[in-house]
Amino acid sequence: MEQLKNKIVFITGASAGIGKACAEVFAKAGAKLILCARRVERLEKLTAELKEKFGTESYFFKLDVSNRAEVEEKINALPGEWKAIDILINNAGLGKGLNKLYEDNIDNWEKMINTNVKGLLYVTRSVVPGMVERKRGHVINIGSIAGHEAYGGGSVYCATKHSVTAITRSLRIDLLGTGVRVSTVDPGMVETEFSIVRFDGDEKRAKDVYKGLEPLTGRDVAEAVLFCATRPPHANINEMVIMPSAQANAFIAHRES
Ligand code: NDP
Ligand code: 8X3
Repeated sequence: MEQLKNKIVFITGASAGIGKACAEVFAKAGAKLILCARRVERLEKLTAELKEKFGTESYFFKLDVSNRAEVEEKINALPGEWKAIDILINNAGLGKGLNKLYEDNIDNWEKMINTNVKGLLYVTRSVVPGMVERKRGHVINIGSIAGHEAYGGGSVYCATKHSVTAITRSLRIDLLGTGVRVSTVDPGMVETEFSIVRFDGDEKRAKDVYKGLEPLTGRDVAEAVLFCATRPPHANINEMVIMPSAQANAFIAHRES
């Protein structure tokens, strides 16, 4: 992992799940971390843990990626030694509800679109110009199997993740020849806080999502992200779909009772 030593890796949504696991995996590989999320107290704790365990240097700050002004202001205000971001991991995101479109709460749609699509765009727009200037960089988006398939009750979540697929593909074309690579890592079921958030804190319903099968962990996904980030400069992973072995696609999973 020599190539990640002292590289600056910016992870959005680093306070839980896949983002937190990315922080751990990249810290172990010797990277320096910029971490953001809304629950800043968790970032403070994670920063201290990674310092203790790996000697990692981190810079963390509170950020709601869906707040355009805040994204622009806080990324512009990064201290000089943290400005030259090498890798951006656009991970912050959420599902809200699993309801038929015609019965759904429209506030859920606003949250998902504002975070998963607009938030990802705001952060990318703030970070990528510097990468282009420096002629190097890598944007790694966390998409989903929901960016490849569409399931009932998930119209808006699936739409946001199809958007991530489209943004990834277009941005790759926009950046061709600049030295900046673009990848997306698209997981199936990962047991994180995702389902607890989706079902508004209903832990039983969240647990049932993974009942009878072994889901992915945040670490499984983080290791896939690390693989993308450590390809030699002439190679790029465009899209990586990673699933639990017990899950064939968005609809079909093998569950032991
Ligand atoms: P978690 O709920 O465990 O983590 C989500 C992270 O996103 C948290 O750190 C949260 O931080 C952050 N976040 C949410 N909204 C915002 C916001 N407005 N501004 C900044 N940070 C925000 O879920 P996962 O780790 O599972 O989810 C990470 C990504 O992976 C998401 O994009 C999700 O769509 C995707 N994904 C998840 C799958 C799964 O099965 N779990 C499968 C496929 C994709 P905080 O609340 O502190 O702001
Ligand atoms: C989140 C997992 O299965 O709802 O992306 O698409 S799923």
